[in-house]
Amino acid sequence: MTRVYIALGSNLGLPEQNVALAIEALKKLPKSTFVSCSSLYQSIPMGHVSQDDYVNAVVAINTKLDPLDLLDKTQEIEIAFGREREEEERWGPRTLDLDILLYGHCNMKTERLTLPHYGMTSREFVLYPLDEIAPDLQLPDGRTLKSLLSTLTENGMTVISQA
Ligand code: A4P
Ligand code: MG
Repeated sequence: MTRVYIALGSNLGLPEQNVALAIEALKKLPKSTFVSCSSLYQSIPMGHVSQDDYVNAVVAINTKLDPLDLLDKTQEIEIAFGREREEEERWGPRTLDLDILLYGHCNMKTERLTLPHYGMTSREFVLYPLDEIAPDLQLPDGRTLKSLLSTLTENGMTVISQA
């Protein structure tokens, strides 16, 4: 089994419900066991697109799925929540975004999948939920979660429901 961290984000439809139901879907991933889940947070949108606040969370699972099979499964869940990539703009609103943050200590860069996720090191809506469930986390390159948190620019996040 490999430890994986997945970030969830939503700001369309009913974001809190989307994230809560997506967590339930992640609990049912094949060849996987659920480990833990952060609280749900409300966060200010990143990027210059004018849009509603996001609901964000991070979950930890252990899995025997290989990275691309896991991506297939997380993208199936995104689609089941009505995500339509063709109509989206970069950093624009979405019903559900599932980013695979870390897959063990795997480093990979292919057309479909980059690990660790390229944005995780600078996003408070990823790092704070991660700190809740994996405070001693280290990236494959040796950087610690605590060191990333110490350089963070804060925009504002509030906990909307406890794990
Ligand atoms: N892909 C490559 N690596 C990965 C990975 N590690 N995990 C590929 C998941 N997917 C990965 O995905 C585009 C393609 O990236 C996928 O088809 C997959 O093959 P995407 O979700 O459209 O975009 P992204 O690459 O994850 O980019 P990014 O920077 O996350 O931008 P988004 O998704 O456009 O940003 N503000 C707040 N406060 N909270 C948010 O959650 N989210 C966005 C959406 C903007 N602002 C936000 C938030
Ligand atoms: Mg994404």
